[in-house]
Amino acid sequence: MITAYIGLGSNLGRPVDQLRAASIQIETVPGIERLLMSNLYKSAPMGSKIQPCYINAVAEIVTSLSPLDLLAELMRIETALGRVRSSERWSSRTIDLDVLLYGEKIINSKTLVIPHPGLYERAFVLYPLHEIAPHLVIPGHGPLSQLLTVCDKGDLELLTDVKTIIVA
Ligand code: ROI
Repeated sequence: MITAYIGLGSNLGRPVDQLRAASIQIETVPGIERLLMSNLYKSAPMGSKIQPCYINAVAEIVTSLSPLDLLAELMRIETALGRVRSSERWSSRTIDLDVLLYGEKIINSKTLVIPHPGLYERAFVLYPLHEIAPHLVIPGHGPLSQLLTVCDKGDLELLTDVKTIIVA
């Protein structure tokens, strides 16, 4: 069994509901044992100023799935929740599910790069990740707590009025 981390994001429709729905779907995948969700965070869109704000979270899972099988399951859930893939790189999305980390593994294939290439500089990933895994060491990049000290928090806002979704 491997501990892996998934990034969740949404900025279309009802983002909070979509993140909730995604966490429930992830938890019911055969081969995914346990799911721990961070709080939800709101931030301005990175990469494009004219989109709605994003809601983001990170989930810790324990899984027997291979990295590629996990990716396939996440893509299936994205489609089930109504995501339509745009050819535009920075487009809005109803739901975005990324494999951030898969144990200690470093993967650089055409279909999957782990650790996720955007992870190091994105406050909307690092802060929720730190909340649920404060002592994590990112393979190839050192302690997460160290990365946080050089990451610009920007306008990232912890949504304290939204109930934490922790599914044990
Ligand atoms: N910006 C924020 N704040 N959160 C995201 O999840 C997010 N996802 C994206 C891009 C368009 C890079 N910007 C984002 O894919």
